[in-house]
Amino acid sequence: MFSLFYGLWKYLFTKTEFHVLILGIDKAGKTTLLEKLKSVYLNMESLPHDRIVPTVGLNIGRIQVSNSKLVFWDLGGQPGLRSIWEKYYEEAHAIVFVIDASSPLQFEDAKSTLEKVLRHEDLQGAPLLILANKQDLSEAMSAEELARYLDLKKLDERVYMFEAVSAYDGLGIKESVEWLVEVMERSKRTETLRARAGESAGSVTSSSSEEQTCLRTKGQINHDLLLGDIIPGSWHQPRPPQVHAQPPSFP
Ligand SMILES: Nc1nc2c(ncn2[C@@H]2O[C@H](COP(=O)(O)OP(=O)(O)OP(=O)(O)O)[C@@H](O)[C@H]2O)c(=O)[nH]1
Ligand SMILES: [Mg+2]
Repeated sequence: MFSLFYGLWKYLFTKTEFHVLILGIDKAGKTTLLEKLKSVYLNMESLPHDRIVPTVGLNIGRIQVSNSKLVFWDLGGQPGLRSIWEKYYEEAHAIVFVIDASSPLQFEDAKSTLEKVLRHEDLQGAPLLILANKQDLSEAMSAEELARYLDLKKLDERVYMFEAVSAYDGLGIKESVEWLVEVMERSKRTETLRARAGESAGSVTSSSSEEQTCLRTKGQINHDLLLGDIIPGSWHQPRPPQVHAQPPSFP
């Protein structure tokens, strides 16, 4: 009986925390996007664009959407920094891959980088949101054109979506987050990560989820070295739940 009530209590009062990796090659607009997410969901002023510098470590942003907490990990995309990404794969519930849609010369690099990310076994089954960023620029390619160009038909059984966004004016940001929440809540990968977290709960003693992440990610990341630019967030009041018009199919 106790476990029944405990289960109900947990269901009603425990918020799920999802870890979302923001990846993409350098200058795609990842950190600007993170700033926009915080300004939209936390009612915070974004950093002025000219104060956002290339990321060398990791930026963290937290938002709350209905009953879910989202923790975004924004990593530097310069070629020499991309090898760090995989330290975070195991703990990620979903991937956001940002592409500068106004810069065709970078598409090949973005495509091969994305393909490499998707081949990594630690990201198996992670839902993928590909953002065609910088739509405020007239030369930006639409999400459909970008999808055709990337030709990611070989996306196996992965749940994915392309969305046209602008980290400057906020176009497509809410739709993207709503989609992410919906797919993460229902994905098998979330079940797997939950089960794993349950199993290792006894062995992890740190209190913050970032510390736990540090303890449990492969390769024992030294966060003193990586946390170059932590952007602290705070929770805001939940919004009413919103349902995506077309629920995706799940493997
Ligand atoms: N016009 C326009 N410019 C953008 C947008 N998003 C980002 N930028 C610009 O693109 C450049 C790179 O933005 P960042 O957010 O630093 O890119 P990043 O992907 O975080 O880069 P790294 O940290 O080096 O990986 C900056 O000059 C931004 O102001 C957008 O939606 N529209
Ligand atoms: Mg950055």
